Amino acid sequence: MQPFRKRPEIKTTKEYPYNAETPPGLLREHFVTPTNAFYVRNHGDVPEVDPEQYRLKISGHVERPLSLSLEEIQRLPKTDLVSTLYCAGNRRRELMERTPMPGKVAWDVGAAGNARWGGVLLRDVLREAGVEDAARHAAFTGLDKDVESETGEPFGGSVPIERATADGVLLAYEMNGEPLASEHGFPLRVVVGGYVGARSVKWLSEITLRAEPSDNHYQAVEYKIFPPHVTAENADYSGGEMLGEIPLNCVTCAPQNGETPARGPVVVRGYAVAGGDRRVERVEVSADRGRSWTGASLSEEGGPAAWRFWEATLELGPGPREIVARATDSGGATQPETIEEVWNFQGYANNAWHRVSVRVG
Ligand SMILES: Nc1nc2c(c(=O)[nH]1)N[C@H]1C(S)=C(S)[C@@H](COP(=O)(O)O)O[C@H]1N2
Ligand SMILES: [Mo]
Repeated sequence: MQPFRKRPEIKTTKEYPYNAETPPGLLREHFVTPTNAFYVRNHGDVPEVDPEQYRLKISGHVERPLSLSLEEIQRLPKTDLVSTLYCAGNRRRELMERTPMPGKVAWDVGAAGNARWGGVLLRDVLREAGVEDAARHAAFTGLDKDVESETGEPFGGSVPIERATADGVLLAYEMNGEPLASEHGFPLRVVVGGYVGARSVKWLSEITLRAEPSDNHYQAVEYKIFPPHVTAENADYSGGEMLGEIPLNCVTCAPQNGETPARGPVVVRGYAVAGGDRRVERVEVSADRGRSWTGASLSEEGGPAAWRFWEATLELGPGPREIVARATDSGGATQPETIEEVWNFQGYANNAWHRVSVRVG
């Protein structure tokens, strides 16, 4: 039995707090991921929120602190936007196969999804409050109590004010045409396109405009990148780099590891995501470990912060074969080749070339 209204195929990656991911085949079936197939990343219990009692507080470096009811928020102009949520821990499993990471969720490639969000531009709400010059970061706080780190704090994080006031950053009350499901943040969440999922805070209770980034555990300690030589034992958590923009990434969803496609033309399919305001410009696949590459065809752009689906055909002879995929973004950046280059002890932002091993019959 799945908690919430998830399909039976959705894979539970952690029983408590409930976390689950979409299997690759199902993920690649729908450009807009159905809600009942969408991954869930929770750090605590899903709070039950009474929409009548609900208030969003806006404080810090604002001219007029606000406390808004759901109704007041829903009276503002509505925007609909297709945008991808991408967990910074997606593809951690490949890193864990190299070195175990006790206690970490072993995400395969399905901690990502693309939804149609309905809500108000964060910028419109911030304008009502009046953004002061001293405001450099917008910090978001949720209503859930974190159980993973044992700080007992609510989950939170921040983005720079430039991103908070950019196009396509929503306070969403709808997902795929329906009120947000409880596990996805009912009644209101942030959706920050182009940024790692952790900044899209669910069950949003407060926005604080600050001179500095949020000091929440999930901004100041977790969701930070350390260089490869740093370990859990010697880490100085005042260092490290806070995760922000999604790392450019490209994943093969079909065929999957261990499959046995017939020799001849093999159709390879997947998704690719880019960070910030950049777009996925190109996807290439290789069957000879990157000596030669075949260009993939890309889906239409579904929105400025939506993933792109891709498809390519490779001519494969019999025997064990490795399919490698990589993307290039509109800034001309591409992905690192090896796991070693991206290694970090907390297992974030793995965007090494994605590899799938098959045996061609
Ligand atoms: N309040 C709150 N917001 C949260 C989280 C959380 O645990 N609590 N998890 C974050 C992380 S790490 C991700 S990847 C996304 C996942 O969103 P989803 O569960 O709707 O797929 O929500 C983010 N927002
Ligand atoms: Mo995440």
